[in-house]
Amino acid sequence: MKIIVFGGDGFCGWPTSLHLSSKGHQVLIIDNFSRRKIDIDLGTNSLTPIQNMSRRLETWRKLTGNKIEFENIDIARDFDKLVNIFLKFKPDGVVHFAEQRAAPYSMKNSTTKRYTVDNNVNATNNILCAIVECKLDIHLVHLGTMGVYGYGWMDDNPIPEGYVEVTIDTKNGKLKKEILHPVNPGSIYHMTKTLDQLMFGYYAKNNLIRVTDLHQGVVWGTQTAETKLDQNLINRFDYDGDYGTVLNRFLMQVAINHPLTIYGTGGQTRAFIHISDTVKCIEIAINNPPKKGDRPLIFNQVTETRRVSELALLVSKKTGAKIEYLKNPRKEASENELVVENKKFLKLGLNPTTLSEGLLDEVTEIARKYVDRVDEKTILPRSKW
Ligand code: NAD
Ligand code: USQ
Repeated sequence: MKIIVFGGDGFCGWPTSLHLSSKGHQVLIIDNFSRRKIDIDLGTNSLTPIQNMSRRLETWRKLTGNKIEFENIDIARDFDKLVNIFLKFKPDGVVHFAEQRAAPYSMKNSTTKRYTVDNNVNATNNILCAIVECKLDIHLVHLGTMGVYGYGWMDDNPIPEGYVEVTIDTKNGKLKKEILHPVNPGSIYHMTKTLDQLMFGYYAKNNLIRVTDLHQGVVWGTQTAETKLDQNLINRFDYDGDYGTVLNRFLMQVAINHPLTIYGTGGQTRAFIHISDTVKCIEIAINNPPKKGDRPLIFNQVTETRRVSELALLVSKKTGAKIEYLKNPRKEASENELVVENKKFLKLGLNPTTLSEGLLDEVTEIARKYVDRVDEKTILPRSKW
């Protein structure tokens, strides 16, 4: 298939592009390097030394003979260029990772709030609108988030995959309907993902666009089978207080003898997935599109749920790391249960990679290898809401 990966320079997009290319798909990456620019603004950097796009692609071509194309376009602004690329490349599918994805960054100040909304909402709308404009039957696979649901609201009932059945009392008796699961975003970033969902519903209904929305949990790990092949293919590893996600931060903290930073009580339960499963899920989603005219197909892209304190204990028991409880910089429930349904991916063949000592070792080894690149000033949370 011909596939465009929007945001293909990022943490999930780069290994996905390599994975799809390794499976014989013709891949075109589109990215505007905004993420690399934000690192410069924040005075931080990927823990791993990621190479520039030319070197990445040249290394992949030399290793595998596969050519991945690249275009530097801001998809939130350059609508005409986007349409022209669709008309020229004629993709069968597009994978949309190209959004500002850090909740803390989105909550820093009104500039970052507005940037996150402008960028994410326009990027999604432009892709949908360009699909309509070019009159091609392109399947859109989008990376959404578990945070659209708000991490559980029905005790230990599993969060379903996108839609809930409701019964409404009407004057003619009870009416049963399936509706989009109610949204409950905890940050401006998460809010943009709830707006994305509305746009998907609209374009699927009015323009018969085929959309798959993947509600992904927190991604951990760094390398995949393909990024391990050469040092020049190494994936991004964010560790700073804005972009670093919890488990990878803990593993980096082990490497530099920093106490593990639990925010609040650590009673927050979140869903997790390893990066090597992310790339497999995308492949499965591409191979199993909804039909034209279907409502958006929603998968919960998670393999397990864990409490933050449980993760810290696991890492501490294994490594002897100390734990530090910080005042929670975020407005979020101090404790929650979270049970998530993920039957759809399992049924389609996903064999989950769950947290294991071996995998933790692998990430800690990467963190140890690049320990000199850590800037300790960026570790503590700098965004509070
Ligand atoms: P990332 O920031 O590493 O990658 C996003 C990429 O998109 C970057 O390379 C950035 O330069 C590019 N981009 C952003 N706006 C763009 C624009 N307007 N035009 C062109 N390129 C643009 O993020 P990631 O961790 O790879 O996440 C990818 C997607 O997956 C995001 O949409 C995120 O919401 C979702 N997601 C990520 C996680 C996670 O834990 N990392 C979990 C759930 C969902
Ligand atoms: N946390 C700590 N200590 C830390 C960092 C985080 O206790 O050092 C806590 C946070 O308070 C939060 C939880 O860990 O309760 C998860 O935080 P996170 O930064 O790992 O993840 P989050 O902000 O939820 O965002 C990440 C990605 C985002 C994606 C989301 C999936 O950055 O793109 O959408 O995970 S989910 O959380 O399932 O909505």
